[in-house]
Amino acid sequence: MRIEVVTLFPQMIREALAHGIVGRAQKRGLFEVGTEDPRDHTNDVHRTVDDRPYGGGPGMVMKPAPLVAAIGAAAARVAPGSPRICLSAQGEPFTQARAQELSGLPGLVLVAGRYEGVDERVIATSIDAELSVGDYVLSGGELPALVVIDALARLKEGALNDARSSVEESFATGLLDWPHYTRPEEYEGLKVPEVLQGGNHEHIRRWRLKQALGRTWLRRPELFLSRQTSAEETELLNEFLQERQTQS
Ligand code: 9D3
Repeated sequence: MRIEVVTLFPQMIREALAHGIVGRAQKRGLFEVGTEDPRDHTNDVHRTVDDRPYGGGPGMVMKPAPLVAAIGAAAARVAPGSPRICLSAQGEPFTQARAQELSGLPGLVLVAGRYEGVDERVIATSIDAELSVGDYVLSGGELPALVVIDALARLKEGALNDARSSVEESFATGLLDWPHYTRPEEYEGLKVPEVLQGGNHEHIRRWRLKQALGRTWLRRPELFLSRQTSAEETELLNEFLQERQTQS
């Protein structure tokens, strides 16, 4: 897979991708990331990429011509027909399901905006979809682009890496993680739960599932709307909530 990022801050993208899972996936040739700077598609001495908004108001808007030219140059380096996606606070939510879809493509162009936004005619002529990474205000699309790339890269790594992942992925999917512990057995007066120290794998499996269900119910109850709950899960969640009642 080849991803091209259109950005006024190409270094921000390249430097962040040198580390961790994404850096390794690139070294392994699982995917390549390139950048295209709209400033390299200007003709004036000041290399102007922004201008004042029609209708007035604060802030600046990204001019259409340099941005469209940069998107064209980036698109020419990926497979024909690859989607051109703009990172935008007005976009559809980026989800794990969206990450799965996109990770199967041979190419992708990500457009990161700066200033108050991009001229709407760029969206009309040169963008296939808009994605947001959450309901908070950031100062540009670069960090969201990195979020998308990270999510796709780890799916690629996982696909080749470990055979366990497919089995483990069907366990507690759509739920928050259960609590994790490592040595020492007691830390600051807090002990590792007994069940994790015994070797009963069925008891451990049920305890983890119960914790995942309970945390999800308390912290992110809306996640239960987009997921089927089995009879075992209902029983474990009821146990979790009952045990919590008798504790406090
Ligand atoms: C008039 C209000 N504007 C700023 C307070 C709107 C605004 C302009 C530009 C809000 C954010 C941005 C820059 N953000 C992004 O480019 C962005 C983003 C985000 O801010 N939150 C979540 N996902 C994304 S994806 C791109």
